[in-house]
Amino acid sequence: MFFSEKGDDDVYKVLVGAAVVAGCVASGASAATVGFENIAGGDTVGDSLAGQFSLNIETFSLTQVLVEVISAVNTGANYFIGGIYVDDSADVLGGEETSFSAAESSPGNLFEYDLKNFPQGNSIGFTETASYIRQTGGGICTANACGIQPGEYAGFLFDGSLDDVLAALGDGSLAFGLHVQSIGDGGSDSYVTPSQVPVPAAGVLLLAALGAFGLFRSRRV
Ligand SMILES: [Ca+2]
Repeated sequence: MFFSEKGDDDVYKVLVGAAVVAGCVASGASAATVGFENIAGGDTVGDSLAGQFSLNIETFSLTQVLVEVISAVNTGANYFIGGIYVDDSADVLGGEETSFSAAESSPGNLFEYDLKNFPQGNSIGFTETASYIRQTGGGICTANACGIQPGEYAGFLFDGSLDDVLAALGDGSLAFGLHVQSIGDGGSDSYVTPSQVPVPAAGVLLLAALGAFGLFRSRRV
């Protein structure tokens, strides 16, 4: 048996696992996480919070991509994401006006399409093509609770593909912005996805996995 010796099985499983993961990335049935960064030259009250926010982007169906806006757990903090802004200059997203999905969001979060100016957006040349504003009622939440509190997320289903979305984020022709309110003593601040998002190349991962496997095999000879 090729992998009969004790210990070899574990190594083999790890390598096969890596290859399977890489294969999923290559087929498009995967997900990516994108962080946010501070916008210089404006509000500074929330600069240290930039690392709390992220997007999880994944294939939802053959025609839809799910973008989850996530606020990491931060015990005792009262801030909330009240506005989510999109600059889709690449036009890789469709169905923006109906993309908020309560089913793909933390219970009680409620956003509505409403095209507004992104606070601090002017300083980075942000062109709003869609935006979503926290609502103040609707029978499922009240006031600030309708926004995304720490430990919560909100999901948006766009027409489009994961590959196109990641490519556009990668070259800066697609960007997301967040406006966070109630920071500390009622302050607010804005964040944006990096202008150049490093997207892991599926082919590189696959080659790395296969390369590791080949290395292992060569040592067995
Ligand atoms: Ca700031």
